[in-house]
Amino acid sequence: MSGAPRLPPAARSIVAGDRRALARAITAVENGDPAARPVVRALYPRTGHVPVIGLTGPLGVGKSSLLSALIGRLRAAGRSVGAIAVDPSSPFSGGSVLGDRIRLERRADDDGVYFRSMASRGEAGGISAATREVARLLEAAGFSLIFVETVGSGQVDVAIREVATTSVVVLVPHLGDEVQTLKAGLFEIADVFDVNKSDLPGAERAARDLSELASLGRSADGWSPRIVRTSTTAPMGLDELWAAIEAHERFLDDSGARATGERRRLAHEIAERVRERVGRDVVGRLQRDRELRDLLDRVAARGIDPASAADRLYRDRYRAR
Ligand SMILES: Nc1nc2c(ncn2[C@@H]2O[C@H](COP(=O)(O)OP(=O)(O)OP(=O)(O)O)[C@@H](O)[C@H]2O)c(=O)[nH]1
Ligand SMILES: [Mg+2]
Repeated sequence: MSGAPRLPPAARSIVAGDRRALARAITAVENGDPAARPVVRALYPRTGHVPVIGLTGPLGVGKSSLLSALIGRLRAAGRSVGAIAVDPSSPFSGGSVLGDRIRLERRADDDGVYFRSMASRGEAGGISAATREVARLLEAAGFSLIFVETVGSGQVDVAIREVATTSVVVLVPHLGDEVQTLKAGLFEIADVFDVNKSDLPGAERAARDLSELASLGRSADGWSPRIVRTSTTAPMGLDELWAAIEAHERFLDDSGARATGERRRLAHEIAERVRERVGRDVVGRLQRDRELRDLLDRVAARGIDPASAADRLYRDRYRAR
């Protein structure tokens, strides 16, 4: 017997490089299937060591094209890469485009790239927890680096910080007003800004504007966001983009921010799971539980507002018992 605890067969297959076992486990995680639990649990101690690079940004800015270009380079350098596209469910999203591109570009026998798209299930808000579990499965399967592409709108945008060790926010020249409205959120999450499509006019200006905004921005952890310009069509700037990502990963190690960030993400992940369960529980109880049905009746009759009802319910049912 070795010192390591025995793995369930499915987990052993994943570690041994069985791609079908990996795909099955990912599907189970994505569907919230309890069958995934023992596998994920058994593999967890082996994970947490590889960079998870998030790419987020508005629709169509070139996130998938960038990923594809970066993956090509990393493969050439011998790195094995897993990639997850989140929220490809929208017909306008390029999640499937990324898959197609990678499939097109990889050699048929290349086991060093694995692409998976994940639908973000509307109900859950559990997307970052599920994405993290999928990233762990990829890590356990031996991938040395993981990319996550999310379409940057609202929630998904911010969630990338709860998933990635380095977050790249991709923009394009002439976002103008859009940047103004996006910027509050984006500056909190970006470790690297990339002005892609820099073959188009206005890129220099956009990068300068971003530098100005970034200089006012976050540095709680001592990192100032890097700003790079790329074009996947020219192509240009891809080495600089990768260098900026690597610089941030090095910073995480040198400053100790990696451990702090991981604790923050884990806390978020646990909270997300608790929130999901409590949320389901509350909805159930509001229909089943006599006392809570009465409370809901009073809210419906405008006798008490929803926020006050929530306060009361939380105080009575969930606070330190
Ligand atoms: N001019 C120019 N076009 C680009 C560049 N990079 C990507 N594109 C084009 O922009 C379009 C969108 O590219 P994608 O890579 O699918 O963008 P995306 O951000 O992944 O899109 P979504 O996932 O749908 O949000 C495609 O038509 C690309 O060919 C670039 O550097 N310059
Ligand atoms: Mg895309």
